[in-house]
Amino acid sequence: ALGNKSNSKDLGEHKFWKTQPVPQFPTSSSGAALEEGAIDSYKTPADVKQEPGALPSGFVWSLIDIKNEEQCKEVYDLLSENYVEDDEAMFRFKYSKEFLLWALTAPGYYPDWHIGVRVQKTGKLIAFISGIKIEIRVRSKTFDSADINFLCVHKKLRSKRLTPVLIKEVTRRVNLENVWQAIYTGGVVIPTPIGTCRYWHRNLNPPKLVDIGFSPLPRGYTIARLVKSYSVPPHPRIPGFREMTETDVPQVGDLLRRYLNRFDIAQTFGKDEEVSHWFLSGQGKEDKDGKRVEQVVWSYVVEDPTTNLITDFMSFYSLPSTIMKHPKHDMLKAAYMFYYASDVIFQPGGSADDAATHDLKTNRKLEERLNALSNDMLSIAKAADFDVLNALSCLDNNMFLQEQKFGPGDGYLNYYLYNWSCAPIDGGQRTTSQK
Ligand code: NHW
Repeated sequence: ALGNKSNSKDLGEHKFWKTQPVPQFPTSSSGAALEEGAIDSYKTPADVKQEPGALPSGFVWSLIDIKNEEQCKEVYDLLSENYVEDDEAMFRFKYSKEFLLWALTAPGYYPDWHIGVRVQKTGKLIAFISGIKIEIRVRSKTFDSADINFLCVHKKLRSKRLTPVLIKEVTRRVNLENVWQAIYTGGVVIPTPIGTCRYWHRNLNPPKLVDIGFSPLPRGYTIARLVKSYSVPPHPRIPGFREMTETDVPQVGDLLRRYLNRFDIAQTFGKDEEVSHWFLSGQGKEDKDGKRVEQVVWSYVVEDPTTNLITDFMSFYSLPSTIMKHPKHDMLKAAYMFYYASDVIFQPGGSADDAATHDLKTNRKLEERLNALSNDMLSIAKAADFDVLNALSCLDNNMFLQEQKFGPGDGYLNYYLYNWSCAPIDGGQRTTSQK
């Protein structure tokens, strides 16, 4: 499974990371409660260098206009050949051009946080790093942050310390916009994760997943038996379950914000415009020439048939992987569970209940609801021909992963904050092994 299973503490020297405003490991777990907040001293954009840092000779900086089709294709090609692979080099993420456009043009994005490096002579794009601005809340503090992603250096130019140059350049451009924090994730362990999630995988196409070596054929199983055990209902079953539309945005936004408030860290999705972007703009309409655009995000709501109010919302996105060396299959159609929310937790409990009983009942209701919703999403994903639905152990996912027959993967995802010290956050990965 993608996501790099190497989750052991890397005790390398970290020549670069030890110079950065990030907590260094081992983090102090001694006594006094950690003061959460900025690590660096206070600065303003006037303190920031006006010129980009120096690249090795023969290379030049090149801002990427991701809305330009050719430039978007160049990033797409770089990532298709050089982006994240699993440890066994069987699969490599293959983000679509539509995905890149969606992920990099969210409301409030800065075009000059999309940074490329080219070979001076040929113009060939050989490295990329990007940021967008999002607002996040960490426990009780809310602030603007860069969300850094798609860091990639061409395979032929690895281990030449280009990465620190890219990171320093994106930091500079972020700081010039008066933003001083960043959030990012990675399969690698560097100083210092705030939390770690585990990847889980729900098999939707057993013959193919066994054939390509993504899943084993469990002992005592035939393919036919496996197909049966992973079959899903042909259609969603919750009354009022339907595709989300633009008119749902205010209600979904309100529901999602209230829902996410329960977690230690979350994007705030403060504006409806953001809700519309993240859950609808990738919904695969026709472009101006009538061509169908590849669908990136799939969002569904439950509209209560009696009140016409939106009670629930759930989404996933499409992120295929290249299958690197298989005679028959070259593409794994993977969907990834994205955001969701449900109002069952906000409904008043019976007046006779004490607080603990109320919490217990609420949890049980939520568990039931999330299972019904995710089961409907499995029907949608299967009907759309996805081979697998992946999910992390974050949010309330542990309430439905096992019941919906997701299996724990060998990949982990570490979460990082730049210039923000923060007590550890439980990523739900449950350190003990479980079946
Ligand atoms: S994670 C995906 C990262 N991309 C890939 O894995 C693609 C395939 N791999 C590659 O392209 C999502 C290369 O292997 C890369 C490393 C480019 C990864 N994060 O150039 P050198 C993201 O995009 C450190 C952070 O020789 P290389 C998030 C490494 O620890 N640091 O390595 C990105 C070492 O430093 P150290 C990473 O193998 C977040 C140094 O790079 C890293 O040729 C970025 C070695 O450099 C990683 N994934 O190329 C941080 N991988 O101190 C944003 C390696 O240990 C921070 N390194 O010696 C915030 C900035 C904004 C702040 C704003 C206030």
